[in-house]
Amino acid sequence: QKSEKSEASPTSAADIPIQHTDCFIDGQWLPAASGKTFATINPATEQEIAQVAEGDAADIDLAAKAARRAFDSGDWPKMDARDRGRLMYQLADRIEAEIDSLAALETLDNGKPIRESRNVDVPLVIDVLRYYAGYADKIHGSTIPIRGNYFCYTRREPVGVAGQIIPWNFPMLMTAWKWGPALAAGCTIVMKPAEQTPLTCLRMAQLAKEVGFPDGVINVVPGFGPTAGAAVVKHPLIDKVAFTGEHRTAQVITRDSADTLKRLTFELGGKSPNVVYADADLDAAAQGAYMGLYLNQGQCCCAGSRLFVESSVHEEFMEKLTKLTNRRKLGDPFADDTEQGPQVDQNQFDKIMSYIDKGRQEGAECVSGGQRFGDRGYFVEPTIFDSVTDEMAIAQDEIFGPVLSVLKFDGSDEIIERANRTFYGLAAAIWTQDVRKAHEFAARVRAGTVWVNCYDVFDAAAPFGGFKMSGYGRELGEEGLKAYTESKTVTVAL
Ligand code: TXE
Repeated sequence: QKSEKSEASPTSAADIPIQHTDCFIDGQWLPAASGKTFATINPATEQEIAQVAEGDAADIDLAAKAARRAFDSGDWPKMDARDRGRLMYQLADRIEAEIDSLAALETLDNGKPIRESRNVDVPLVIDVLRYYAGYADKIHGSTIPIRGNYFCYTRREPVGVAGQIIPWNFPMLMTAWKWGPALAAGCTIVMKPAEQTPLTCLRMAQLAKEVGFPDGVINVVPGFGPTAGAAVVKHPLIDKVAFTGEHRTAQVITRDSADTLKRLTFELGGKSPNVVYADADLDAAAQGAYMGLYLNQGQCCCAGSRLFVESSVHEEFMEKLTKLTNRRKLGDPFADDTEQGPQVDQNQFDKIMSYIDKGRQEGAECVSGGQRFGDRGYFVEPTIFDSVTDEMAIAQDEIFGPVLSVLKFDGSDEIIERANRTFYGLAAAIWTQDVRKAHEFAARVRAGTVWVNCYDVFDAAAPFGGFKMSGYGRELGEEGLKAYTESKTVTVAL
């Protein structure tokens, strides 16, 4: 029995109804063909939330056939582009109308604080869907003057059926980043959400059905990577795979997709340098370093996990940073004042704790945190390692948790080379009042996004993606849309 209040705005895990746990295929809710299910866990309590259908190759096959039919029949790609856009706006409106319950479901399944899912994640989801809805009727080729008596033009056509495999750190937002450009371009979708966090993606599929998306346009099959995920990657009826996750998984996907030569876009991990010069506004930089690492429990691909501080202000800066960090409020993610929730699962918790041990063994100095928080749920104290050097594992590997490595530097010549000393290249930031330093850094750092005197500023219109092992292709903006299109050249003899 739920109270009035809990229906309007759930305040604890117990208040949240779980409506969808099956596969969503061709507009229908279906159990996995195998009949198997798996548990999705509340990371704050370590208790099971629900059993979810464990899709595998058989379910992906059904989903791929449905998506193929919806594509080839023209139900989606040939729908008037403005009507396609309108359905996308309607989906965004429905999500906005259910913002409280979606945010609560996200917090339940992922553990992120309710104030973030309510005020950051879901609003960004709505924004991305609206941004791409507006693009649906603005996708076009060009006319090209060629030699001879010909009329030559290009058409931008949808790539076809898009396989989309997403992680658990921003379950709804990653769904929107994938659905937005695919739907606007006229692609149909087979999505495999992360096994840790399938619930909001399934709910979004139901909302899409309710606003009138034709059957087969959006299909969602929950399940595990090596079974359901690999089946998406290998399926001959799927034209493209868009993946966000670990670079090692992307390597497996590259190999598995070789036989069908799928178009691939990858958004992978990072070890992003965040550089603070002595001439920076140190309060703003401390705030940026703090937020740039601890946001989302440190589970951000672009986390500023290598913090370089110019030696002359190191002491002053560390005082500001540790003060902020030690005040951080951990606890029940449903409490309005909680700033940090649990890590997503036992695996991630174990990985982070092992890096904290490694940091100590390697001789870095733990100046904040460094322990598990509480004795229930996957909570890790916000942790700062000082006196870190470039070669240490905690300066090289993506920890994907609330663990910050602080390194000192002296002057511009060395810092750009050291910032680039990583096989990742997702993001970088610089804090300085000197425009020359800022622009030189922006030009020379090998990263897909550079923030100057800010961190984690995202916009649906601004492309995002990686250099080097952080992936290829871009999401968001016009570039994100193009990744879901093929260019066709038409030449007419006159
Ligand atoms: O990633 P995986 P995991 C990094 C981060 C984290 C580490 C491991 O460092 O600690 O990766 O996380 C699906 N074929 N990032 O294990 O395995 C899987 O089911 C097809 C950074 O969660 O890459 C899930 O849906 N799919 C990152 C998705 O891939 C497969 C976000 C991501 O899981 C598959 C997440 C396979 N063979 C983790 N194997 C970022 N860039 O933000 C797994 N999957």
